[in-house]
Amino acid sequence: MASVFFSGLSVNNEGIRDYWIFMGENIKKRILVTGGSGFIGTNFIRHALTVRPDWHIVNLDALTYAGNPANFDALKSELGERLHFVHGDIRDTILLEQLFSKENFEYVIHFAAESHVDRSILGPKAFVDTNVQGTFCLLEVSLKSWEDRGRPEGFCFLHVSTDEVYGSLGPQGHFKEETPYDPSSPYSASKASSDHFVKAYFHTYNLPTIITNCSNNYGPYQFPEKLIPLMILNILDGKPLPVYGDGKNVRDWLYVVDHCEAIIKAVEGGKPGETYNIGGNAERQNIEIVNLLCDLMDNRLSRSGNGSSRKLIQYVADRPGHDRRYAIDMTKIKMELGWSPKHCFEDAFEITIDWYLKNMDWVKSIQSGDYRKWIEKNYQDRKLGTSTDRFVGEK
Ligand code: NAD
Ligand code: TDX
Repeated sequence: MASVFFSGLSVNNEGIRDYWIFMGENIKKRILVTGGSGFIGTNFIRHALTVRPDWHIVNLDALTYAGNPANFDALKSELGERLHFVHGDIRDTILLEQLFSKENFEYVIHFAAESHVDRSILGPKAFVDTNVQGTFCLLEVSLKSWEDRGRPEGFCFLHVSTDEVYGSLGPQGHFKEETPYDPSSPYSASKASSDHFVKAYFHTYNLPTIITNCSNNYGPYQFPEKLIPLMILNILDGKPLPVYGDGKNVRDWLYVVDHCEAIIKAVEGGKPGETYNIGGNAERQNIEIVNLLCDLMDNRLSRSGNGSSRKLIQYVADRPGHDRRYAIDMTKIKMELGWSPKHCFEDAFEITIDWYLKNMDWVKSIQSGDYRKWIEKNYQDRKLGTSTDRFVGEK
């Protein structure tokens, strides 16, 4: 007869939902994903539960403006017991301790963060709170749980970080894992700080950690404050397309599903204490991205000539401290873990556009009053070059 067991936890603190876990014998690995209701976390959970039928995931997410629990609504009946949502903050150590003691997680995959550079310029405190303090709390509780369990082999704390910690490149060169840290924005400074804490917990306490530093992701479920979804939706609405500075800043675009596969490779096969850089092999200037979006959208919307979307492009005041170029050397992850991106940029870019056009209900559900306020705050004064005024009333 199939062995079945239950584990239950009822957390009644304000804002934290009760939940109950039922697990069958086919579930072998218990994984804590933080920030699983955001862009990459959503894609990761959907992908991982498809390719790893023995994974059971607890998604801990505070549901900030960037988190959307409805991302899993359509999968609820299909996933059943394999995905559980906990509404909570990574800084809530009591909640973390309760979760760890009930679940004995084998992997912690840490996505939760404040992730938008422009927001970090206008309100940096939240970035220190979540990215630095939050990562610290998660490390502390992970370490305690790992030690209490007798330091089991196979445990891994995977910290999802960014290529922005390395700073800005000139026209040549690529970021390697050994490239010295040189963050420019409050966002990248907070991610760099969290990376250092993760490294320190490996070196000082031997906690098995892995850091992945990836380039700009694109794909479904990205919050439309970031370049690609923002531009798609502005083109659709015939609104101006704000290109910062001269539009020649370069990013290396990584399709989110390729990133998710790299994370699975790293958590399952990576060496504790190591860092792996993850890139998309698709360096493009911002203006190239915007022009391509205009052309592909024009095909879909039957726009041409004077009505072409390129006419919506407006060069606006630059982002302060704007890094010029990012590019990833991904030799290490390719050679050691056998990963390289499977999707070609042109195909994945079109898949992405079509996803937004087919999921307008999702788009509308997140274009709330707060979203409109953000757009106003970030863009209203850009032409006058005063967009660095900080949020009034920031804590
Ligand atoms: P996102 O902003 O879309 O999602 C972040 C998620 O974290 C949201 O669901 C939010 O509710 C949650 N969250 C925020 N603060 C929290 C807290 N205190 N406690 C619990 N949950 C909290 O971010 P994303 O684009 O999905 O990025 C995920 C991770 O990947 C981040 O760590 C980011 O730094 C990193 N990263 C992103 C990119 C990219 O291109 N998007 C590139 C490199 C690295
Ligand atoms: O309106 C815009 N106009 C514009 O020209 C916006 C929103 C952006 N840009 C430029 C700035 C960047 O050079 O486009 C480029 C991409 O901008 P974002 O989408 O804001 O991404 P970026 O700042 O590069 O950071 C992203 O990749 C690295 C993620 O937001 C980070 O979380 C990740 O670490």
